[in-house]
Amino acid sequence: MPEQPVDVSDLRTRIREIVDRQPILDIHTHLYDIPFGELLLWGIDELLTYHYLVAEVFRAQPMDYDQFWSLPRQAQADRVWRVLFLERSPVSEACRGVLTTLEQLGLDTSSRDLDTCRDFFKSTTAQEHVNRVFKTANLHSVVMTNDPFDDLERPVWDKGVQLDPRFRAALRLDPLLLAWEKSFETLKGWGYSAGRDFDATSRKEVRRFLEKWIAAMKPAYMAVSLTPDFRFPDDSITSSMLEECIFPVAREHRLPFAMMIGVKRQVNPKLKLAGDSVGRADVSSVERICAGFPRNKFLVTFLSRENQHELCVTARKFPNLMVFGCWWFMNNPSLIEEITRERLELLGLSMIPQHSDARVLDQVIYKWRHSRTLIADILADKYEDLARTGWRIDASAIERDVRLLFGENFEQFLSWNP
Ligand code: RAT
Ligand code: ZN
Repeated sequence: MPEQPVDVSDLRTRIREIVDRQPILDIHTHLYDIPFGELLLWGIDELLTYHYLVAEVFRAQPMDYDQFWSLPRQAQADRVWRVLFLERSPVSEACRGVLTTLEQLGLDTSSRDLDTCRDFFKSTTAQEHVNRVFKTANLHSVVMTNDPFDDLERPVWDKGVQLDPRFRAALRLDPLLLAWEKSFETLKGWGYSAGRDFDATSRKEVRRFLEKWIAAMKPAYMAVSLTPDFRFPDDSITSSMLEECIFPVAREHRLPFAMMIGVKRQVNPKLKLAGDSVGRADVSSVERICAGFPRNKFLVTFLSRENQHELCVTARKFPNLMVFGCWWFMNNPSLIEEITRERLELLGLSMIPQHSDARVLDQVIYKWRHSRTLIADILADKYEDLARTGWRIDASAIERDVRLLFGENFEQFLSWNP
């Protein structure tokens, strides 16, 4: 019997159900598997001291930066709660996110009582909580951000950690690519023959370093974040390292290279992690990279709203370019709405609409709750437009499309051999 098309009056509800039922593969987070110990952040005090909220608390009620940082974590969280949740309404996306998370975890937000929340988190183990959060957010798996230059993280890899299959690695290369003047010394300390001038020996050694970490981490992809003034090609070490080390090794292993472009690091260092900003970047550099390295695969996201349209058009020209996520300052309902529509209209389903960038485990709950709702409603508009032409919309077709957006596009891109 042929499948009955979904009734148009029922379409929106059905799409919401299908989107909610789909387990998600979250392609960029800052979460860690349990063996990484204290690197895995979770719980109410971590939620409240997320750097997105730290920036907001200093605006709402300025105080001496050093004084804030010298407070114990719980006192910082108390201040954020008082200033941003009790003394004004928590309408920002980052504030609302805390409340969505608590509500989805079954806590009563109307009591406004932090201590009850703290008791809830104290009464559970990290492992129980990982399971609970994956279930509540309906997550299939998350990709971590793994930096071999991180002194807390490296020893865990060196011991030969066995990962929970729900946590996958991504080899993050910011220190290597962006601060060679420091990182060559570190490489030397680890037994590599690296020199400041990045000569042929250094290039060979960087390739050897990459091979070592690909073998150790088995990453889904390699990645870097780049400033608005990133240009390719130019006469920088970054440019030659990309061309002579990263791209050849990535091609050899069929690994995508992720470029997250447009972050201005530390415009206000006193805010620490919250002190980074945004700038409009150069999409034509991505165009030259995709054209110049057609056998490489690139996952790309931009931080500035102004770059989003050009990125979509560039992706239309290059199948080796996969657009992903609404990154950081883009991850707000009004912008997700705009960018997701733009992408669907220009690229159809051949993109990855979202990632969470969660730094605290619990955040995947709100980031995906908010994004699922927005994406489902945008899809409903698109299917309604199709239905108006007489096109039949089957539930199985919607399910297939949603699977592409929330995981299969990524998996297929990983296994593709251009
Ligand atoms: O979104 C964030 O939390 C930022 O601080 C960064 O981590 C950014 O996403 C990055 O990966 O560099
Ligand atoms: Zn990130």
